Amino acid sequence: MTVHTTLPSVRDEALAILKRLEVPDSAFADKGLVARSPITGEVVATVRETSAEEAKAAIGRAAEAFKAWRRVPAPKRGEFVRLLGEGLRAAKDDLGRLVTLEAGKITSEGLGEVQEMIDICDFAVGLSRQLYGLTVATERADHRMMETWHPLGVCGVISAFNFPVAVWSWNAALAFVCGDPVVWKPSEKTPLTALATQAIVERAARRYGEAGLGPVPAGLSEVIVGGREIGEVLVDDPRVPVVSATGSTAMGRKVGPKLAARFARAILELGGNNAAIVAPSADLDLALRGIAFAAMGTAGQRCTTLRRLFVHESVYDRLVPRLARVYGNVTIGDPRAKGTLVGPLIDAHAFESMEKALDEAKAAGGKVHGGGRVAGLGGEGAYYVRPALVEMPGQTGPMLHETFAPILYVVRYRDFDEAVALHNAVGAGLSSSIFTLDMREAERFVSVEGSDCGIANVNIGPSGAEIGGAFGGEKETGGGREAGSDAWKAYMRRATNTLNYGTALPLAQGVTFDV
Ligand code: UN1
Repeated sequence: MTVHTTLPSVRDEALAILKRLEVPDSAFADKGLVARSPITGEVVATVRETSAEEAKAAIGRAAEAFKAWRRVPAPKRGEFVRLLGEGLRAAKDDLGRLVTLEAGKITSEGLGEVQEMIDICDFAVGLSRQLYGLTVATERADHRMMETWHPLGVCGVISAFNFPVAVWSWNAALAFVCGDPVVWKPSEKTPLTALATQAIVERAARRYGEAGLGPVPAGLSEVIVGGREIGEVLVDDPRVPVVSATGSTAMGRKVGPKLAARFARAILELGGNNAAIVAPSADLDLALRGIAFAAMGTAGQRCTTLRRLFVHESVYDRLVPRLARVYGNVTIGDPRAKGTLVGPLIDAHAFESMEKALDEAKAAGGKVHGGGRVAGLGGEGAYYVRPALVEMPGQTGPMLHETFAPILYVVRYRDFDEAVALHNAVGAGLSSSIFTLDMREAERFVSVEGSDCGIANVNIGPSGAEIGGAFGGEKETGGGREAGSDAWKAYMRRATNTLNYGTALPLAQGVTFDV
């Protein structure tokens, strides 16, 4: 089912939001980065690009800010993030709507993205009083050994279009409480939401000053706008000891070695080729809903999107035809319209990749349900597609790599071990799930011999992670972890301190050295 609606002009709405959120006019120019909306393909604004010189100056300001910010007690830094969270709460409707307008996410997902930002701010505020180090038992008398966590320095963040603001916040909220300034290079496809977020950060900084907590140093939060060249400035600058980069595995292959060459830390969150297993005992109604959201939600443009499905042969015929019907009935359309579940792809390139993958799938013997562009929606420059469900004869062809579009490949399996082996037989290792009521299978799936991913779920799909857990994956996903649990440690440096409060000088390991 598709919906055709006439809603207010995307451009007018976006410009009104940018004004309300106090994005300065100086952010725009006659020439620069053209911000388009995937809803209609229309140009919303032209954003001034940051030159390499300006990017270096921004890093310089951040490096200066570090000297002051690292000395502010962590709970006070947390107070700044608390104000940021309040600002985001107040701006939730506007910023969520702007995510919809700029990235094409449906309304509830645009709002959900801002909720994720609020949640990570709350988490970081609590964390600001919990940056704990250990006290370690020492082998020497009259000694104490402990570890101290210190701020690390400027944190670079490179984010992707599909989570244009939440991914920044997972990094930035932690970095700020950890004592690190942030220089952010948003996706060139979504500069507007980044500018709006920066305006909210600046307001929180002003409120922090007005509350008498002292100034938030200029340069604590910087945004640099542009393409790959600008990201490279961030990656190459020795004043940036940690870079968190979200995007394709191809991008990570370039960024990772550059950071390694200068011994900087990399937090890489790259591609996913996420799978789910539907076992004989699965609750099929629940599995159906979980699969539909994970595979079609966000028009298949999450790095946690479900892309491969292994269904046990005993339930295949009860599940897959139902799933094909759900695919046939899903509401595709303007993401602002009530009832829409699948909005547009981000651009023509995404559409072409989807077409190519579906051609390859057919050539590999796949039976395709759905797929193809929906005519008459959004205009020429907008790409609305029918999500595709592809029954594959085996795990071959395009199924082995990530295509950032709503394609779900389905394969039959016979035995659990075979399903797990197929599950793990791809390059990426981000997210995974199993639908089963058999506790042995569930436990084996999350055990060391089960899923090899950073996220392994039971009876929920692979997408839609909460911020409380560490987010990220293994293998070609890059190994980085962001958001909850102890991901904060990547933004700090650990010092081990041994203190001698005695008069003797016992050496470790019983070494004697008498002078
Ligand atoms: C991403 O697609 O870049 O688990 C991240 C999820 C979201 C994050 C996705 N919380 O789907």
